[in-house]
Amino acid sequence: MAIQSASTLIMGVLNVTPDSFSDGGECFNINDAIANAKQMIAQGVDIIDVGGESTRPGAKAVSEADEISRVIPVIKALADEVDIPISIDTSKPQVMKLAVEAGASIVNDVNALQTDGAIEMVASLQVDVCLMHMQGSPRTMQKNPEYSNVVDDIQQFFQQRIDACIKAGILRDKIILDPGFGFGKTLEHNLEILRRFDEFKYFGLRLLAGLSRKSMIGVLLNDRDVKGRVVGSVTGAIIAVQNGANIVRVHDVLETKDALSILQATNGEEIG
Ligand code: 9MG
Repeated sequence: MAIQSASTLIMGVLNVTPDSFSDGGECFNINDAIANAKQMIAQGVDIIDVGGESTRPGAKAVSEADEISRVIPVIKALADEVDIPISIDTSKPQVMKLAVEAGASIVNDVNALQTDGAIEMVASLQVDVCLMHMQGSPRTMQKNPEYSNVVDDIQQFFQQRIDACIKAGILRDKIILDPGFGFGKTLEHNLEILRRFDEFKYFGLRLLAGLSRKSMIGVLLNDRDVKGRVVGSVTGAIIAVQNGANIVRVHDVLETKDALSILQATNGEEIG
């Protein structure tokens, strides 16, 4: 099912990993994952993002076979039971293929289709794709991130990846861009990206922002633990929306939806 909306969309995080940074273990059981997804739907989520490999800083890589065994049964069950778009959070071409066959209609790739075979795979699947910027890899990315100008450098990266996608046969309007908060960025980089988020509108493509429960929120709140980052995360999402984000990737759907409703009413928009 394709994404259909002019208003801001909420993408809810459904991690099926034993070690995800903010909900580790809670959703590893398939029944729990489905129940969690249904709860998000009741709270107003627009897209469910299913991931089987943690991308938190320092996370270990997961084999293709393990990732497939985690996410595919969940996507199949979800596609049978729910009526909203499902996105697959992966960088592996074979996982993308099986996930789309199982019912996913969006690929969310933190590696922006740079894995061998990924760009050709998405071109053949003809689904929406989120290209996220990351400096380094999840294992090393927070060691010493450096940019000459963080927003300009990410813009250049987006231009290169958009060109590569179009050359491979991916339609321009299938592409979603995401500057990748926390992926190889210091707190100052993250804040500059948030402040200047509207500059990514230059490409005329949909923009996604994911700040939910990330360490930048914890640091700004005097090293608050993950469970105490809800208000900070919602505030970050709202600032991103005000600065041009079309999709926000969140853990706390109800709270984000409430805040968005107030923002939309204030702006005279129809509440989504
Ligand atoms: C998988 N994942 C974790 N954080 C993310 C973010 O900020 N954006 C996107 N697109 N995916 C993310």
